[in-house]
Amino acid sequence: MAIEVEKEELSIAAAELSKALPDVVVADSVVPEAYVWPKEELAHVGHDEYAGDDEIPVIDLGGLNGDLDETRRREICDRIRVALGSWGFFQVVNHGVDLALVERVQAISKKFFELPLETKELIDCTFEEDRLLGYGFLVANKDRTSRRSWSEGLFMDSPHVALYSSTFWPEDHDIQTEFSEAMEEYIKAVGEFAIRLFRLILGSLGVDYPVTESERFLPKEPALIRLNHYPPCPDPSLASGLVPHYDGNLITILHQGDVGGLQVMKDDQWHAVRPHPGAFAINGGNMLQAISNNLCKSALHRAVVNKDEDRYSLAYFVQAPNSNGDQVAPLPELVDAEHPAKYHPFTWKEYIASQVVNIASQQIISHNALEYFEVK
Ligand SMILES: O=C(O)CCC(=O)C(=O)O
Repeated sequence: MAIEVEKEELSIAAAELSKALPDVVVADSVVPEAYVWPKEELAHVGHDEYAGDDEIPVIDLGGLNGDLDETRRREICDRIRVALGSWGFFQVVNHGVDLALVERVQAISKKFFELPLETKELIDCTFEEDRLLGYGFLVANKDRTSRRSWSEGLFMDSPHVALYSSTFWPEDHDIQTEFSEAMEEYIKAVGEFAIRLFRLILGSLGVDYPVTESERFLPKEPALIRLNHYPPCPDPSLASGLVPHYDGNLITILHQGDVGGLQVMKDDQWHAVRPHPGAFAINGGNMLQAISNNLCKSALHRAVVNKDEDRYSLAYFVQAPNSNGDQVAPLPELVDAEHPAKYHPFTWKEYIASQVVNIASQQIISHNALEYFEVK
């Protein structure tokens, strides 16, 4: 299955995806028309309307960095399997990433979003090597005049961190260093955690490769992070912080701070994800759904806004498995006569191209581009 898209078309798509949001940043008492969502598409659930008895599982990874005994490891893997199979999401605590570092990154991210809009817009969103980089935000469809997201974001990978910090603070070396060091340390620490996490996910699928084998699946290029800012909104029941979407990548590791807003679709209902101090919310993206032959679900999710508080989140995206031209396909261990492959082999480039096809055909971004590769 080949979906070919020229580089130029990708750039056009990036422009479609990347409109910055001046009205949100300066909005006062009304929600501008372009941000008002049709009632039937919004299904409003408040940012802190937690279900109590039906919430995404919180898994304690304590001991993971030390000698985790086999029984404990199995327990954790079992919980991960159930969570990814039913929710596509779980939260982790005691993950081993230094919480002081997470705080530093949250603080410097806040400083970035406080910059004037013209400064933030010095780095416009573009596609570089199949990745979206820069300042802007996702829109729900090609028609940018409606259904905008009530938020702003900065997409970055490690090779761009220093360039971005010197562009945003050209005169101030201290803050440049503060930004670059915090981001680089965060990308490294969360990247190391991602390897441990991915081995647990493979273990949860009953595929226990040796370390080097399992690392073979992880992308060779740097991970992508996105800093998100959701300003308070005069009427959260009319607007959407981040449009409902599926993540295309392998795994996302999200820190949502202490203000709730992340919501996950399960059984046709939106469920608010309760912030836990220091926790990461983990979700499997479309690539994980494909290599797990649908044992892990890639769930539709969104962010909602609130009336009173700014909300900041940090999303770390482990990109595609073997995405350097190699093919993505259900793991051979998970395919047999009773469980035939649910996807044709495809490349990350083809997947990105299928997303562009979605956008070009005016499909809202919440359409799942993985469908193009299903075995019918
Ligand atoms: O801010 C959040 O809670 C959600 C962020 C998210 O889904 C994303 O960045 O893809």
